[in-house]
Amino acid sequence: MDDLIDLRSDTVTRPTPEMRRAMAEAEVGDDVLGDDPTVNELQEMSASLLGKEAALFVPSGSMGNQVCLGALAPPGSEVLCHDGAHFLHFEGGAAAAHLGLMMRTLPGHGAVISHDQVRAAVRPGSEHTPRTAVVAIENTHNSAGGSVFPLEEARAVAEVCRERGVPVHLDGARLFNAQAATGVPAREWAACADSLSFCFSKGLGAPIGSMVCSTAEIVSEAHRLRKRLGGGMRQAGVIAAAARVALETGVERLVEDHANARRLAEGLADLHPDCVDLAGVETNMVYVDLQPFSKSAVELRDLLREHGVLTLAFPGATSVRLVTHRDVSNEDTERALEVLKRVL
Ligand code: TLP
Repeated sequence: MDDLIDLRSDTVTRPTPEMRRAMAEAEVGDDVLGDDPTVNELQEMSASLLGKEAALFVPSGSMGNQVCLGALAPPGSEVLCHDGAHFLHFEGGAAAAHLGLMMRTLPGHGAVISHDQVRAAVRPGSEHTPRTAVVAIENTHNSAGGSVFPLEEARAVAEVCRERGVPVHLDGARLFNAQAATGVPAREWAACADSLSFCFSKGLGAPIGSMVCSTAEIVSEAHRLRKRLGGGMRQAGVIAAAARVALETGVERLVEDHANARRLAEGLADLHPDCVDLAGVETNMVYVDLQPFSKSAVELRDLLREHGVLTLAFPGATSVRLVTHRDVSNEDTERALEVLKRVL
């Protein structure tokens, strides 16, 4: 695998030697009983970094979203979300299957669902209708090309939600990419949300783990749900140790991934100006429209693989997503671009 350039996702990074050392040396205890010191420290560190009262370490971003939505919304209530929300499309229908929640989608504009859209959609409350129990936003937004939810609009959404008494959940799987792209500290977006989850296992480069941050009360309910979903982990300090290294060493580095994604996007735009939306490439993702090249995503994936470049392709798709990360160097980016140009 080592000479392959893997652009499938930023989840593919392997733990660094520093992470592996930290894992080997981690002090551990039984985290289900609350006594893993490495997990406890990471939770405290994360809560304080994001300006929240409490935090809970969970195995994945999907579980982070599920325990937050479940803590905020009773079964039969409704979640207002972007029509490209990750938990809507890529979490196996978990919110319906496990939590009995209804999803009501709003058409997204880039990463954004606007405060006007939210104001118009929150239900006034009647015994006939589901209760709007959560408004969910995503930053950066995966299916919107890794774009940033602008802080001013997030504040406006939060304000409408406060007025209407509806909590906000932030899927911040890649929240630190938003920080790296704008210079706005992650905690500013966190302040717009009642609950959030962020991932150590995306651009930050850890092998496993996500963090939920919120009030002590919501985190305590999330904790109960984590147990219910089977996410209670025992000597989880082994993975929390790597997550800590990721948080301490991975944030500053994200700008390099963004520069590499831009390099790919600009190179592809030279090849055909309609195949990428350059303005939409704000972080570490490039969505390439293959229609100008009359190729399907599956065809391109197979061609690229022959030249040592990996991409994800959904059957029938006419675009591919290229994702840069810690294990894609500047040289790899140049090589991937050469290959892309050749096969396209
Ligand atoms: N996204 C993965 C795939 O599931 C698509 C990826 O490769 O991008 N929120 C967002 C915004 C995400 O992009 C993801 C993962 C998750 C949540 C879920 O995280 P995990 O995979 O840890 O459950």
